[in-house]
Amino acid sequence: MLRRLDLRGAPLPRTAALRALLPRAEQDVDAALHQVRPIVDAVRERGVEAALEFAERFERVRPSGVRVPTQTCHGALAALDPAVRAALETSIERARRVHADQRRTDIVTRVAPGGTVTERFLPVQRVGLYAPGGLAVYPSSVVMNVVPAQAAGVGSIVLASPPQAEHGGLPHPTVLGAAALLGVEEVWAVGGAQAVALLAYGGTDTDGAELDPVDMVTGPGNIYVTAAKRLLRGLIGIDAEAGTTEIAVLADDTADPVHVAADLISQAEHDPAAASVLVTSSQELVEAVDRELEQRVAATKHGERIRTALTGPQSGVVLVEDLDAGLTVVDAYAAEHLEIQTRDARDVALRVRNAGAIFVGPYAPVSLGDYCAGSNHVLPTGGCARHSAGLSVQTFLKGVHVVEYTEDALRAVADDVVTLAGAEDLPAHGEAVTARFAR
Ligand code: HSO
Ligand code: ZN
Repeated sequence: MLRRLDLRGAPLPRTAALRALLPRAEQDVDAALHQVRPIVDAVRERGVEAALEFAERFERVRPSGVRVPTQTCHGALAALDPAVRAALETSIERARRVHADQRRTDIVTRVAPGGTVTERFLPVQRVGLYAPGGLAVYPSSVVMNVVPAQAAGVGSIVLASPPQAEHGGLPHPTVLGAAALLGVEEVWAVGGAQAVALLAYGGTDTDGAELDPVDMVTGPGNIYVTAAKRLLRGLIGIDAEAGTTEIAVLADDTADPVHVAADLISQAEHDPAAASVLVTSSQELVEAVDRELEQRVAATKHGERIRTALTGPQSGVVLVEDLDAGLTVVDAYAAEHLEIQTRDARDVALRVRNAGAIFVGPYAPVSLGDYCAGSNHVLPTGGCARHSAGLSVQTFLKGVHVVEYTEDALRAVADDVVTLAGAEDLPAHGEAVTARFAR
């Protein structure tokens, strides 16, 4: 089922060339920019009125207002299936434990006698978290966005999610229930590019209530949401761009083909454009996984969508000479999720440099991480794991340097400041120091 790329028998190409060979989906965000710009402009100029017009056009429903009443969220929580509620509680509890450990304390560095620099970590004040609707209704993503923001100490959180015609112009009830469970009191029924724009610019709701702009927007969304984030970045902070889900599995002949096949299928279930990549030196494993995929895809609920994803150009098997070559390949690929299904999996995992999250050994499937591992599932896709990390407490913190020098400490370094100011032909910079000692 998976197409094969055989890189055995010759030295691997250098990183950029190797990356170009590997299967990968192209998401052309630039192409969406020209569609999104007028939406962003309209919301900047006409606020809620424009956002509701776009809801009518794209979501085929016009909510009476943007703000979802708090009682509606509490009602949705009360109506939640008790098993779903209990599982969400497990997910939240584990994620809270992991993210609480990511909190940072001030770092004080004594640079010289009487001179200190303290780095204080201050939370972003107001954050908008986007939860997509439509095909993808992910209360788990509400958890993964809200938990790190709350752990960072973000004082004001607003959750935005598209209004749904079949739910009377409200966001999906499980999204509302999850928000209530997490203690998020402010929820807006607005989706797509217009949601990002309204979060960034703020507005006045239909009942006259002010919708305050946010400082930052995070959370996954479709290509229009991503394009809007790209347009508004600068006015607001954003997280890494989230494209379609990816899984790479680095496996050797000890891997269980059932595990490998089931895990490749699990992420392919998200989207016909999702990417599933197996990297291995074992031809026998490839044959066994392929057989297993055929059986499982035929038997699972979303087989059609999964088959499209697995047979697409973004998915495939990469056959490599040995484990070292496999590691080179997975580093070049920089998967959102990387599973290590090899002997000594822990040691192998320690050698990986580029991945959004790494799942080690036979009992850490990606779907554990999607829901209940405690790790975050908002992760860099499309190779962004080469330079970016997934969502964490750090995403919502700003390190601020606080500089404190005594008179003697400043005097001791004054000549160096004056010299550097002179070298840059900025003598007034130096004079700001000498003025303090002239009298
Ligand atoms: N695997 C997705 C997250 C998710 N899975 C949500 C199920 N629900 C992207 O990391
Ligand atoms: Zn998933």
